[in-house]
Amino acid sequence: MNEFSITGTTSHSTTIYGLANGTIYNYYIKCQDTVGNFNNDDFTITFRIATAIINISNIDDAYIRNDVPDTNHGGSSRFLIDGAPVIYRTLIKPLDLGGIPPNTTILKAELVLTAYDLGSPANASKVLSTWNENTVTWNTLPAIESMPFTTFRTNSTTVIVDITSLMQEWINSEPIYGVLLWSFRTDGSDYRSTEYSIVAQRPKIIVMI
Ligand SMILES: [Ca+2]
Ligand SMILES: [Ca+2]
Repeated sequence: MNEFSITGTTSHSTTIYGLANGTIYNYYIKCQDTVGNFNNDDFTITFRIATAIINISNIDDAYIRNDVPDTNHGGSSRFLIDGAPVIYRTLIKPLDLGGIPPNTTILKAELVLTAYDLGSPANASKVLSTWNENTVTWNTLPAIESMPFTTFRTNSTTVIVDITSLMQEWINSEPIYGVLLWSFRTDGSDYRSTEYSIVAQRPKIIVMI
């Protein structure tokens, strides 16, 4: 049995040692207040320790804009997300899955972006048909799933989009068409693309398995 090392009003924590990669753990929590009330049922916390963290950097990205609807911007060193007055949307997809075997269980997958102009929260939607970084335009936008699968904050230099469920689909052999990043708000955000000179600031996908 472990006792909480930090406890108090409603926040309790303790560090657990000696855990092994790839192992699932179940912990059962019991608490008691200062007058002796305690929970009769164990509260269960289940988690698994990741076996590996894979970095995917082989990525295509291209933004599109509605005021020049036939122009391709896939070779730009930046991409943008904005809702008005000009609408900027960005397509982004991995070109490989970092060698992760098919049907591997994904614990977490994050698309990590470097922003140089911060903005309002934005949406990520699943792309449903193929597109080419060097040709895609506003007028040739691929099919997009109607509801975004997540909303993410763009108010810090490192912007993280949780793509865990989508990565699991790709690992399970669904076609990889990537995501569309978009916003209907007026405070847009601007990012370094995969063409940017500083490699560390290019988009990447970090996968925990
Ligand atoms: Ca690009
Ligand atoms: Ca902004």
